[in-house]
Amino acid sequence: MNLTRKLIKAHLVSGEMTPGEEIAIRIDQTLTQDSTGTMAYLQFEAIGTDKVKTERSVAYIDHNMLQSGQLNADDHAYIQSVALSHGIYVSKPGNGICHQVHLERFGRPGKTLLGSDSHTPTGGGIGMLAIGAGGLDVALAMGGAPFYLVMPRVVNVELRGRLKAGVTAKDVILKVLEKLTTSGGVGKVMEYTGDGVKYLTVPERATITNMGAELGATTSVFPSDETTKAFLEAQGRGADYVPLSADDGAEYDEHLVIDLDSLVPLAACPHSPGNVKPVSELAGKKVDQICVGSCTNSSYLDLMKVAAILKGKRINPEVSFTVSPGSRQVLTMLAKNGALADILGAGARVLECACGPCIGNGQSPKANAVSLRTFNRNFYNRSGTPTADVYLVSPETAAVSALTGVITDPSGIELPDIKMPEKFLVNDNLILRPEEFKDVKVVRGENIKPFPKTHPLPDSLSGEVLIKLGDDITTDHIMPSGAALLAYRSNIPYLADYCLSNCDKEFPARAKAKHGGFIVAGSNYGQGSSREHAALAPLQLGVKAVVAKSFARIHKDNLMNNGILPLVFADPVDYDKLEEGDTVAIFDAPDSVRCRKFNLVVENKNLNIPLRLECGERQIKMLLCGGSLRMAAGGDPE
Ligand code: MIC
Ligand code: SF4
Repeated sequence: MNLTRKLIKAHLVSGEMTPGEEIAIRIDQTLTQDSTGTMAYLQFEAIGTDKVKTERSVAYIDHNMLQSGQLNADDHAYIQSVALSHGIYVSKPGNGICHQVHLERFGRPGKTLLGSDSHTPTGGGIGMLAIGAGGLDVALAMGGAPFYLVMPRVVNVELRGRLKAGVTAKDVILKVLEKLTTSGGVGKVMEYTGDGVKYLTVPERATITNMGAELGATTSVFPSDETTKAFLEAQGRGADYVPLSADDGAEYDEHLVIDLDSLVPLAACPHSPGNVKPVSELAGKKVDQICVGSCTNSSYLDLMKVAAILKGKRINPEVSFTVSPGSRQVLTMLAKNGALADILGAGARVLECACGPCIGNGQSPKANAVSLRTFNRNFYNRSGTPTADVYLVSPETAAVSALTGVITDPSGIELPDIKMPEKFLVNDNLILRPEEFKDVKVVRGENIKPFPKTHPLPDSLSGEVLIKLGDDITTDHIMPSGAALLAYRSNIPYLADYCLSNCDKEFPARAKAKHGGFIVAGSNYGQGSSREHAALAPLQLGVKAVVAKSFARIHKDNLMNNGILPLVFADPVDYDKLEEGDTVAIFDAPDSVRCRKFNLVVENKNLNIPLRLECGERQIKMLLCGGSLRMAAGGDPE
């Protein structure tokens, strides 16, 4: 058996482990972060569970850090109080990015982790089955419910050989993205094996599993081995180690070989993590901004390499260079060993240990800028500057380019031998343990508005095609983030006014004027984030169904959880027949849901378009009763 199937089998609650079938698994740990957390905890409160039912649940505050006005601080206070009063640990602002801190302090090989953030698979770097989901699914898991998912196909990604100098874990995952594209992982788990695994440290493995999210994969996983053991021991958590790997001769559904020795430094070009080119082809392009950080590349090891490259040198005066350490542990260790002084000495701007520029929360580059980032996403306008070109690269490429001021290939670079520490500096005083807090009163700021209500599915749905979109529409298109909007993550009516504004500024007003309607899209609709807001904002605007060529996993679940139908064209060529402004209707909607087949009547064109609903029996019930919360509350499916 392969490792993925072993992990699933050990947690299986219901269903057959046949790829494509719906299964349910027990969840051992959950994580939330603040930008999806407020909604998740409102939903958790609505479920009415007194104390969390998982082995460990942690609420991180790492995304909405800018306290410009009271809104974010109010949300932080809500999250802290609601978490502590329900037996959930809190990682306070300043402690670091959820995925980095979870790996350091809480993750355990062999356990399942469900997180309200799409990069939760970072935990696969230590052999966890770690999956990103919408806040509602995480809320339900905190209440003890299993997590439902489609049994994935398992891809064996065999790593052969060893990386050359200047080539990194980031280049490994960029290579996988180049081969498979941003939808190539949908319905799959990427399981890494091969002789190359032993040369990769835990942070390197975590870079790879983290960015597996960009493949659309359910998750990615590495074995838990001596390297994992040494990492956990260095974190003072040796007792959490268990060895885990695939059996010899294990079977897989697919096989991909990556020759580490033949890899070269790579970059993802604007505006997709799948638009990969060798750095050598981009070399010489003038750079305006470079940002090191994010949950992909902000570990101790990453920043030590950056410090070694910058030591004693001057960052090109034309470049704005920022560093956001992944955690306070990382920052403290760099401060103690002098590497921070090397980074500062070269002219870097050191930001707080948080997501920061990765979610467009500050450091938007100037107009038409070229920005090199060690992050995982370069979706259109995610940086907050629509005209900027963002390239995703490794910390090594970022640091050498910072010195030259142009994109520079770090191949062959000689670095001092930077070892994983034998002991990490452990200081958990920004982690609040619920047992230490009695009688906590939940503080609800004025910005927290109720989430939109869903209703049982009506007999028929009708309205206009409100917008027609192309392929690969990201959640950053559907529900933009950034400093200006993040503070409103608990205020859906406010956010709804920006829904799809990255595609068409008039969309929210049009949707309101028409009292809702339909969205038509191409393939891979909703790739990217787990933000439920990308379903809740359309719900608020009265969107009844999204008709697309295909969907990304988490977003599709979010739509169904909130009672919006995600329908696919039975024949993708029918996409061409629909236009904005068409008047469409679905009659016998409940029966159509039950048989998963729909007829979209295009009234103004006298056309019928066959559509399909790809989902399991449980989701059928959920859609009939109007979403996941209504079903959890015992809503009558009929
Ligand atoms: C992201 O990287 O897009 C985010 C911001 O972390 C999101 C969560 C969110 O939108 O709050 C994610 O990855 O799920
Ligand atoms: Fe934060 Fe960026 Fe990671 Fe999302 S991808 S969790 S915004 S650092």
